[in-house]
Amino acid sequence: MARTLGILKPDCIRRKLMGTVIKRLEEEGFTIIDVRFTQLSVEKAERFYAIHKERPFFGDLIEFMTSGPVFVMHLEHENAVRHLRDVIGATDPAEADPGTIRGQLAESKQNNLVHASDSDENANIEIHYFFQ
Ligand code: FUP
Repeated sequence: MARTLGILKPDCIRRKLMGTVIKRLEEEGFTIIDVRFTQLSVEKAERFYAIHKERPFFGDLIEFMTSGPVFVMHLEHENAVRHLRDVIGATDPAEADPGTIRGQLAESKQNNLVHASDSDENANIEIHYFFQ
């Protein structure tokens, strides 16, 4: 079994979609290993998204990710990284498959409800970033 990291972003909590998204993840076969409900500091969000720091949307992204609590999930499934990326869909909900979480529910490229690690290497880094 492989592991990955998922984050329900502040829009997901504000829109009361946590239950809907978690139910979908459970239906897709994910096992929840650990969770943390937390507020990201600007510093923690900037380190998490450091790869994007030169991008024009970085400031807005950090403001958004620190605008309210997030729900961080350590998840397990066969091919967990690939499976979670497939279930959440493309970054931009307009481009996401309509059957995916973002395709069904997300509002915009920024307010796209869920983060998912994009490689096994990053999953490992991100899991250790939030869980001991
Ligand atoms: P993803 O892996 O699908 O979450 O997407 P990226 O790693 O490319 O981007 C990380 C986050 O930056 C996205 F979830 C939302 C934000 N973003 C924007 O706000 N605008 C963009 O044009 C691209 C990404």
